[in-house]
Amino acid sequence: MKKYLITTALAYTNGPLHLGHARSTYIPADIMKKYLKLKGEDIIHIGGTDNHGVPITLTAEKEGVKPEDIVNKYHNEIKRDLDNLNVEFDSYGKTHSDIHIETAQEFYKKLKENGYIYEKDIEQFYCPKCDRFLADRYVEGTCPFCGGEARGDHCEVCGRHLEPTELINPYCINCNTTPELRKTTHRFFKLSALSDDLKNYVESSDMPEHVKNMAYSWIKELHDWDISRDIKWGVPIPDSENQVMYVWLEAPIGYISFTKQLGDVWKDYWLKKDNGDSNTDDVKIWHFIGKDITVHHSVFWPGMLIANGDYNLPSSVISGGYLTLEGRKMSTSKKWVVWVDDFVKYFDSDYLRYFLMVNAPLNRDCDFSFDEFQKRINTELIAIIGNFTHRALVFSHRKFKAIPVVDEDSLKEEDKELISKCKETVEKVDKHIMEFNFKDAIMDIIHLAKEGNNYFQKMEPWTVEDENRLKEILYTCAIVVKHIIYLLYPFMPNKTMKLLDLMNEELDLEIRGNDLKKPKVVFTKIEDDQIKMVKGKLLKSEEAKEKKKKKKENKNNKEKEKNEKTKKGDSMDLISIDDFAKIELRVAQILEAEEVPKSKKLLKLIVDIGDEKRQVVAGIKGHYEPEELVGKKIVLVCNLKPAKLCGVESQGMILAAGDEVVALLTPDKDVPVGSKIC
Ligand code: B3M
Ligand code: ZN
Repeated sequence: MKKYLITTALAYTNGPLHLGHARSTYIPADIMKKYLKLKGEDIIHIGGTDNHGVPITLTAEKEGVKPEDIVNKYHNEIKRDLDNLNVEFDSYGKTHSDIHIETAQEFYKKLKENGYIYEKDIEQFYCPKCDRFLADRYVEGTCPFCGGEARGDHCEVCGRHLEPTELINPYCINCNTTPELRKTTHRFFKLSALSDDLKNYVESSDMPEHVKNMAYSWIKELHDWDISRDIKWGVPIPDSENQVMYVWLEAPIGYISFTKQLGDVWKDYWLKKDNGDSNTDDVKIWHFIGKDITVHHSVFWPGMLIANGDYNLPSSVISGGYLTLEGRKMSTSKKWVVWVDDFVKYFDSDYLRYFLMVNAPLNRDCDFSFDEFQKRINTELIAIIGNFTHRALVFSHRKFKAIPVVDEDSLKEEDKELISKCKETVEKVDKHIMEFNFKDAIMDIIHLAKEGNNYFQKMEPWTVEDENRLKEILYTCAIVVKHIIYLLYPFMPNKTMKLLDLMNEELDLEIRGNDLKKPKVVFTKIEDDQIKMVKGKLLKSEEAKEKKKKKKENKNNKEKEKNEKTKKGDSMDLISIDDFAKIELRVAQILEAEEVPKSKKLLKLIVDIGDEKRQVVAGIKGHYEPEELVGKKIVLVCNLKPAKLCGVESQGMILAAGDEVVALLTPDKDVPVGSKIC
């Protein structure tokens, strides 16, 4: 029998779960788990938390506690959230545990034995006062591109990726000392040697096409991977005194460590058969993740497994899209977020599971809006599924106190037709679920409930006097109800189990004719008042805070303006016309545009500035498609010192405005390319 092992991304223990985590990763995985289990398949779900990495030590330092305290606190909160969402695990672990540390170290040793690890001296920032090397996030300074305050790895102001050594005036965030560069010996993983193996692996895997394409684009340009860190918090590197493994090297090994927690059976899932074959059809390993970590699971992790040689490789990577909240990007720092723990105080988690799966296909981004949530629950779930199941049960209870069981052969054509629709729906839903197409699976279940409603309406059981005929009709309805329960169970375990309890039935497709309990409304409507109240509690407070902040900012700006006006003349903040004249702005035309590989934000452009062509890198990816840019006339700062962004040289900067919506500045009338702007 085929074995399925599904895993869910190990959440960092530096915060609880929000609706985005639930949607991209945990709910889809649990639906798959429950569905395959229902079909009697051998399936286990492995998960846990990711306890290492710099953000956790930063939080601990900020709160003046030990990293372990932060880890334990959030490990428990994350598990509480998963329990509340009804997400079941067969094993749930922590990467800060003996079994994981041991497994990760063995894994590392095997990589080294196989010749995939080498040492190289590099230079890293070191704080002489704190007497330690500084991880990227421990250094801050001025962004060389925009002059904003930036972190060692990223500038929040212009959104650019940075190396800490690029910062102007870098300082240690702990003590403000200027760090110095010191030599340190790091371990590197020879990822670049694995290009061909990885390409073959991705090709033969069951990964969806868009994941494969993303993997190929990385495989084209693989660099070796610096896998050591000069910090204390993490999994110690076995052959190093004072270094730990880079968190992304050890975290995925957690999938193996946590399976080990189940005892010897772990080998059946992970260890390659004696013949050395991996990816046979006997074992399917599926990683459920959020789309931001696709490359880690489709390239880096399989690369590690290939280099190690002992283990089966993942068959597929299922990456869920992002969730926006009321049309806006979620942001924990801006507090624009709904936490699972808050949500489940007001609504059954089944409603969330339903909505998040039906609202958009899993691999696409999806929006959560409270009004849309209310609408879909009320108009689909309540009005169609709730209505039909309730009517059928209430009527059967009133007439017979039980579901009447009849001989299927004696049924009328219209009854048989509906029953065969049930069987077709089982097949359709199966196909959709096995393709991770949860939205269409739900739509088919709704469709079946609609058919049930139509049948009930057409048969008008309340007018039927012949008891035998009435029994046939209600039996047919009960078959539909049981199919709905069975198919909907993986999506909505709470509600379907309640229905099953009212029917006194088991979770399968049979009708036993047991006595019915007195029907109760299982699917309750979401009232306007309720949604308004919840919005007020979970959203409005944040919105109000935002508004207040904006108001304050406006006030401050106005005051600043006023001050500047009064200072005018001797002010350092104002620039003279001569200063402005130093900037050479010209109208340029875009000749070519393409994406910068491995960059989320950058496009590479070739522009014509009249007397020469320039290569410019612009952070506008996602706001413009490369094709739509070609031919556009834009404004270029021509006399900016060339700089490298993501390894690509930029000879100038194009002007754009906006933050969430980004717009290029273009001349209002058609002026010649190269025209000076003054
Ligand atoms: N902790 C990132 C994340 O939570 C990381 C996943 C590890 S999976 C091995 O998205
Ligand atoms: Zn310091």
